[in-house]
Amino acid sequence: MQSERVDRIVDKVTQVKIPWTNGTSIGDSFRNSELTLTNHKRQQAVRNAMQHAWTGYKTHAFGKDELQPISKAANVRWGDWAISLIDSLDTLKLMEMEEEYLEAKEFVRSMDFGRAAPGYMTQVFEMTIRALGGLLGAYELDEDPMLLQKAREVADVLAVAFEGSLVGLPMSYVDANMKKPVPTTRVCIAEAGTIQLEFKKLSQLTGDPKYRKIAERASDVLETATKYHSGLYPIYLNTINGQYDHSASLSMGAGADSFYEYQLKQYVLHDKAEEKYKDQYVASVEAVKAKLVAKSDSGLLYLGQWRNNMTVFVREMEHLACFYPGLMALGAQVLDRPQDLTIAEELARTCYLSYKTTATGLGPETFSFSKSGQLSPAVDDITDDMLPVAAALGYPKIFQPNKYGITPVDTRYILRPETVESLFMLYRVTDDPKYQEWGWDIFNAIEKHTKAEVGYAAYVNVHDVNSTGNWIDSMESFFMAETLKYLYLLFSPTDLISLDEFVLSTEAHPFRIIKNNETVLAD
Ligand code: DMJ
Repeated sequence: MQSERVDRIVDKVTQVKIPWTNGTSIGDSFRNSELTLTNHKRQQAVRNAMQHAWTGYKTHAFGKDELQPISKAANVRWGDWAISLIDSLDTLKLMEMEEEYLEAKEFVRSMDFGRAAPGYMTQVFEMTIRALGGLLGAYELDEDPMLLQKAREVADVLAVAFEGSLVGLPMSYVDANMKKPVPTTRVCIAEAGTIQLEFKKLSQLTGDPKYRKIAERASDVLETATKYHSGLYPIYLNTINGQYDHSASLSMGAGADSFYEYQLKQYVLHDKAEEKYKDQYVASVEAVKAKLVAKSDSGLLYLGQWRNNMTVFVREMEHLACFYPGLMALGAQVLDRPQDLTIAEELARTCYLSYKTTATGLGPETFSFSKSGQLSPAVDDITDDMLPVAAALGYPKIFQPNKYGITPVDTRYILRPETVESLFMLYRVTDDPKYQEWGWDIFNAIEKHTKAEVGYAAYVNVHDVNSTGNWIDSMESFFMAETLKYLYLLFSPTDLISLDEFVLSTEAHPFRIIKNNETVLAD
């Protein structure tokens, strides 16, 4: 009798829903308790890493752009906009580092974005994704109107970039002190096509449509300019006539990456209301699968690039392009395209193997897929004559393919997030715990080789385990904004930044999906 009562009580208690979840009950929670415990420990290990990175920044560089972890100094290479601090705000908030968050926020309150370090030219793309995105991401979690006001100040400085072009493309730089664009004739697609999430979110939050209109105009130029290969866009455009430079490469790496990312994410941001962005994404993912995805001799899928009007295919993948499997996974889920998921999983495996097969477990900045016996660069038209030349130049062993046929070309690891970003997205989409295991491997390599006395340091040669001899005096803001955030979320319950409620910007800032599109898009 007694035990029946106890059973009934236990039964009732286990059905109680945990309030901050999407309906997880205490019972579910216990059933997953072993997994939860491991994940919780891992999540805390990542939080400790954030503590270490932030303490280094706070002690030696607070309010400056970046910590230099080896010299224990600060730099202002982004024009003295406290960029590591702003980029980290929402990571601090998510990791419940409240004291640090409030201290950082107070610093933001004192900032004047109407000025930059004298003579410094503000980079529009980077400041959009790091500064504007960082302030908006923090605002989404905190709703402090000061953050929105500051975001608007930043956007008003950056919007000047569009005054330099009659066709609606941005200049790459602005003079923040003079409020003038720096004229340039060329802009890359990532620069013109990665303001959209930030500017549209700002319009929604402020009710002022002008930011969205600027962003849409740039998107329209990118789409209507003549292209020779449907779904693939040369990386450069002319800012005077708004046309592509058709000799520029077609790639998913530097200069292109986040443009493709924002095709899909604009569609998600406005809760699937704008069909044209879906169509653009579908055309590009089909073209990427047909023209950029290649298979190495060892059977690995990778993303190469085309050069010289699509006459030379370079069998080289940039670490930057490792975000793409995650994007494909998101697209597979949002657009119900299971056919993309298999390829996304294969590409993510290649990115993971680019880490796993180095001596340190860190991933190189670029890696190629050579034919056996061939040295990098892995261009199809390389001849065997080059082999003795390369040997004579003393190419070290590291430039030879490993057993998977992966050859590191640029051996640095600069604390980039893209591979763990894809692992996070794939985990959320597939629920397959192997992505957590892979992320844990990468996190351990980061801890072992890049953790300095103060902060974390970029690394020269992923094949050399002599850590201290390989440190570069640099900790980019994206390490705290993205790499550690994605790792933390990888081990968190899936309702923390649920993908049903948020879309993550290219710098991993969480923007709430805009559900009331009718009013927002009407202006
Ligand atoms: C980040 O600043 C962004 O993810 C950007 O889109 C490209 N990559 C860097 C970090 O590697």
